[in-house]
Order: sequence, then C-alpha cells, then structure tokens
Amino acid sequence: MRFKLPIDDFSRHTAYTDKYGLQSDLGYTGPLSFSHLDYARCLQEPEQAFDVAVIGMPFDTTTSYRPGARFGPTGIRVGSRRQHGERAWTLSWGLDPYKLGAKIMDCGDIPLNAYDNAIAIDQMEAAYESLLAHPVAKGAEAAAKDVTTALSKDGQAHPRVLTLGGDHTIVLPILRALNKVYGPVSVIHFDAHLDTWAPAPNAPSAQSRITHGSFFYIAHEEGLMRNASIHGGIRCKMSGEADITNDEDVGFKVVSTDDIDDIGIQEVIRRMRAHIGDNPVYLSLDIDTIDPGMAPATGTPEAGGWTTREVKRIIRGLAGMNIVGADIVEVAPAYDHADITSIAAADIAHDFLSAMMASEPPKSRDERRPWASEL
Ligand SMILES: [Mn+2]
Repeated sequence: MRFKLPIDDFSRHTAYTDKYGLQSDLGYTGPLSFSHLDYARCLQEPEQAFDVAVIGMPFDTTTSYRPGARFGPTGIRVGSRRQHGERAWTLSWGLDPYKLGAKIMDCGDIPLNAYDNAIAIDQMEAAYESLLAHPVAKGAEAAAKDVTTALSKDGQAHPRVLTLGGDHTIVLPILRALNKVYGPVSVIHFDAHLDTWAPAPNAPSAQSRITHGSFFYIAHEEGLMRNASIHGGIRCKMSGEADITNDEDVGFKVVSTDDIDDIGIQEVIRRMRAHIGDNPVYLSLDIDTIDPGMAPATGTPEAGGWTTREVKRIIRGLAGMNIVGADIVEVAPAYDHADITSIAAADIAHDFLSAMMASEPPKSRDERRPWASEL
C-alpha cells in the first residue's frame, strides 16, 4: 500500500534499487494524496471497498467575499504531507486511526462544473450518495457492530466520508445525500459565522438563495436536520438579536468564541454532547473558527478566534458520538503564509479521522500515565 514498489518484483531491480532499495516517498515527494493514503478515483470504481473516504469538493462560487476555496482540497493535501499512515499515533489521542481495522483512502476530487452552481451542487450530492453506497472494507462482524449499521435506515453498514472543501455551501448537498441514508441528522458546526441566515427576500433567482451563509437555512427548509444542532466559535457581526432568534428557529444553539474563556473547554464539550445525545451527528468545521493569526487563508476571516489547539481539544471530546461524516471547509490557500492554514486543516482532518475511530474521548495524558509521584 501507499505507492511502494512490490518488493518481490525482481524484474524491477536496477542499479539504484540494488544499491539503495525501493523508490519510496518522502514527506515532500510523491503523488499527492491525503496523508500519503491509497488513492483511487472511487466515483468510477463502485466496487472499491473502504470504511472512510477522503473526498475533495473544489467549489467556491457561492462565497460572499474572498474566493479561492476551490484550491482547498489540494491545499489540505499539501498540508498533510508530513503526516503518514504508518506514523500516525499521537500523545493526544493515544491511538493511530489507520491501525484500528478500518480502511481509510483518498477518493480524489469531484470534477465540479465551475460555471453552473446548480449542476455543481447536484454533482456533489450524486458523488456523496455514490460514496455512501460503496461496500465497507471491514469484515461482516465489525460491520454488524458499526455505528452506521445501527443508524442507517436500511440497517446496512455504510462508509463514512471526510470532505475537504470547498466553500461552506458544499454541506447542503452533503446533508441531502446523508438524509437518504440516515434521515435528518444533527450538526456540530464550528464557525465564526452562523451560516443560518435567511436568503435575501429580493434574491433575483432561486439559485442565488443558496450561499455559504444561507445553506443551513435551506437545509432546514428541506427538513434535512434535526432540531438539535449546535455551533462552536461564533463571533461574527450580526444585524442584531434577530439573527440569533432565526438561528434557533433553524435548530441551533450557540457556543460563542468567548464562552471558552467563561466556561472552559470541558464544559463546551459537555454542552455539545448533551445537546446532541445519541443523534446521528455530522461535524462541519469552517477553518475561520481558528484565529486568522493561525489560519489566515480563508474567505471571510474574523479576528479573535479560537486557537488551533483549542479546536483540536474540543474535537477530541466528541469521540464516541454517532458521527456519520465530517468536513473541513473554506481553506483558500492563495491567502496562506508558509502553508500554516493548510497544515492546521490537515491536522484537524487527522483529528476527525481519530474521532471517527475512537469509542470515547481519550483520557488526559496525566491520567493515562501519571508521573505526579515523580514530581
Ligand atoms: Mn462557514
């Protein structure tokens, strides 16, 4: 796996391999797949079995300010190059998401139409629906115990998908596809912005109602979400309290950026878990949750955000929930410096994969391996 030459194929031996061995990839070389994972064009290979697919949605034509998130999937893969499926154990998690019996692979990008949003949004829904219909790679025994088997309407195991966006509108076709398999889901939405705003009443066309600030409103109109979702990291400027009233009508509670100082990370996690409970839950993370000092490459940056470490700790606290899918959106690499945003996004992708694999949040390092007696 992972682009290695077959070691027993002696016909491929050369002066180089005789002397130095295989032409294996370094962190900064080789074909560009997420975290050097196996890569396939899964949309045209329906027999391809996997448990988690990484898919790119290079779409940015419903953004309100700076475009460029169509380069997000490639940017996040670049940010993942120092990650590797064979060296992925972390102190934070105490596990390696690639070594827990699940096949995780990069399924490439959806070749989205860049000129017609209606077609692109339909392409994303069709692609996601196709991925959810692939066979899972884990054995029948593990599949029977899988969270997707318990939650799906057909009682079958389904792969889960980690999507690399793309502007945030990509979540609408994702929720449409998830609805066919699971029915309405709850959402944990990390973002500086609500994204639940009603379309302008004077919108000049039906298509123009669907933007990266209104897609949750549309999803609620279509009955795709349970009336139990929650935001984390909100700090944008609003028209007033009416925006929050509307947000509640769409089905959301708010954890604001400032709440983390007032109630602490553990209480943020507790509120998220308590509000969602055992519902099937979709995790969506807009990279603008993170302070633009640590993640500047995004379409609508807002000062005063959470740190990358705070976001990662909250995600760890969500392990063991009934996670049916996740995304990282709004990475626009053209505004980046030294890949810092892409590296943060790729690291959070590793946390999402770990959260899907873990059955409960990891205990703190000190609880797992106390050294207080040595102090
Ligand atoms: Mn957003």
